Amino acid sequence: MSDLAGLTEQARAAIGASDDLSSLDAVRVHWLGKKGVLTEELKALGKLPAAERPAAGQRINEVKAAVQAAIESRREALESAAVALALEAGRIDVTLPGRGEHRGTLHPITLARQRIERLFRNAGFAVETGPEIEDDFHNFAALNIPPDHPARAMHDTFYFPDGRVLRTHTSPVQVRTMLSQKPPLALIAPGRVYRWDNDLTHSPMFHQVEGLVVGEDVSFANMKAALHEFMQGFFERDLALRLRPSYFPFTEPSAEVDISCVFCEGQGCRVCKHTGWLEVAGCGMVHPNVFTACGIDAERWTGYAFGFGIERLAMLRYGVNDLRLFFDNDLRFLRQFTSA
Ligand code: 2U9
Repeated sequence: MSDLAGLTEQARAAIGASDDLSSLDAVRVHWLGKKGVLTEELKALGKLPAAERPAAGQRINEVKAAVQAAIESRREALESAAVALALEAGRIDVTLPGRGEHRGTLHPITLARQRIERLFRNAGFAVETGPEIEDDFHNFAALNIPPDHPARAMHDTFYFPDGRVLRTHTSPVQVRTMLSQKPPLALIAPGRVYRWDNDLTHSPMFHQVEGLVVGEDVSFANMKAALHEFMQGFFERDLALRLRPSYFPFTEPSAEVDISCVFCEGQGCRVCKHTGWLEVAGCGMVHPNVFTACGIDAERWTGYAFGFGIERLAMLRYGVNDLRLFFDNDLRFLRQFTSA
């Protein structure tokens, strides 16, 4: 029989020298495997005299158990060292500043719309919205635009096969509000509108804000004052405002709204084409036919309405000289807008 104490020492030395799990496994196979050193010792028991076998067998098994335990504890040590190493390698300093942290900004049209909504809310107007796909009644008929009316061609409408339309203005929102609420009313309707139009100053989709005020003594003068207040608030300066006669099917009388040029203060420049004035909106007194179509007594109630394009107002306030910049989504342009 071999020197078991010596073998134990050799096994312990080999286990201690294993510095990873695969070399440790090789050591295990060498000592405890099917043809391992200690397995062979057990096989050799038969060659001993019968009287010595039990004691020798017990001794070998003790050594086997000790080697097994040493391997197990070495395995645990190597495994936890590997985990500690992985943890150290993957360590994250949560106090470091983030990389590539880009704060987005709201689109300039959104900023302008929010600014417009705030000014009107402060003046007591509600903000109403409605569907962008409309039927003929809400987009045209109720607004005193019958089927053969030339204003339908003027609006360059996008039609669906079933006769519905992409709304050409936000006016259907006011129609819906009058049908569902009782006067007095004061509201604005901001939103997307669509017209078959695409050139330097027109986009097939743009944003409008329309307003409607209905009451028992609402006057043309009230309308002019409200628009003047709004324009001064929007541009944050004293401005002159004038009305020029115009025509819309849904208002009578109707007017175009001009403000004194915000670039030259009325002196005359390229932007105002040397007139000193900028056309910024349309307006008028609600046509009695519109009240009637919307279930409101046109003998008792009067009202004014107005409409303007958000893109146009945003271009003037922010000094943007090309409408298309709003739709190109060039971040070099969009990032410049951090507040309204
Ligand atoms: C109802 C009754 C009346 C809305 C109005 C205008 C005048 C107007 C244009 C300005 C430039 C639209 O963006 S634009 O192309 N709008 O001139 N809009 S009065 O009148 C209404 C609306 C709804 C029930």
